[in-house]
Amino acid sequence: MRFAGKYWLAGMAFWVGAITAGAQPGDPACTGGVVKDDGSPETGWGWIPSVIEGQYVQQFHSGELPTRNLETVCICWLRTSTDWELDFEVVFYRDVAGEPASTPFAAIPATATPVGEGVAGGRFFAVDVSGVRIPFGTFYLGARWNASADPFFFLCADTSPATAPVNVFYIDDRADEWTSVFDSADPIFIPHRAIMVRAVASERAEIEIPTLGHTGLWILGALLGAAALGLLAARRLSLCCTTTRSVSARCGAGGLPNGSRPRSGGAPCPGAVAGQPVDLNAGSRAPEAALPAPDRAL
Ligand SMILES: [Ca+2]
Repeated sequence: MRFAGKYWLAGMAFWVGAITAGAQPGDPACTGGVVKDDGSPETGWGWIPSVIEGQYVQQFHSGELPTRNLETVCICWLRTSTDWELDFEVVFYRDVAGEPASTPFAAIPATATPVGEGVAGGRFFAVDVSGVRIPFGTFYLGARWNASADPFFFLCADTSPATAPVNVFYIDDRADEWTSVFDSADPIFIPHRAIMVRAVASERAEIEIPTLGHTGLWILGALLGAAALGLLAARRLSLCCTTTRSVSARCGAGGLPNGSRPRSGGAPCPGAVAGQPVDLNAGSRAPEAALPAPDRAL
């Protein structure tokens, strides 16, 4: 079914390309960031109206951006329909073996309106994507939209020979894998250079918070567990050794809780007798002298 989309795309691309070219970027927010196009579309890539989820994504690299915290993505749209409002999503994919992953790591819904008609009407729309943090290395950024709900919208494409070629992948809901425009047999992609998608990242320096990783977390957990057990044992021993009545029933020989075994070499609590109250001062305090008999003198 992908062939149907591509053949239709070829026809539309030719027709759209016949319209006067030369649209300007338009939105001042889209003049910075990572720019891979020359700012003027010569055609546009779209999908047949039966496609529910069509996507085009362009290759980027984290090293092209000042930080990994994105702020804005700009996407240029044009149309050949009477409807000028397009609902779409800005999508971000990690790289897996040289191509986009199967699912995006971020998808930001947006609406472009009013989308201009024909190539001359192509203009950028800025989308706030603050909060999206890109991975290190190669990643992919582009758009997906429902061509059955919003037909005859096109993502602006730059085919100017002076533009350095950038890898772009496409897929629709009936395909099970991405296709690179460089590997595509479709002749419409022969003049391809770039799709008009730009990324702007925060200029503020990042503060990297070190993490322990799985091994570090395991070691930390084991140490915390051992420390907790040690504190619990010390508290039990302390209760037995400092209470003379209320806790005495829980204390056994050696001042340890009943049912527990004293550790090897451990000294019992002073004065501890199995099943009997424990007096911390026993043994260190002289026995009290017998009280004198009450004075019975009248
Ligand atoms: Ca161009």
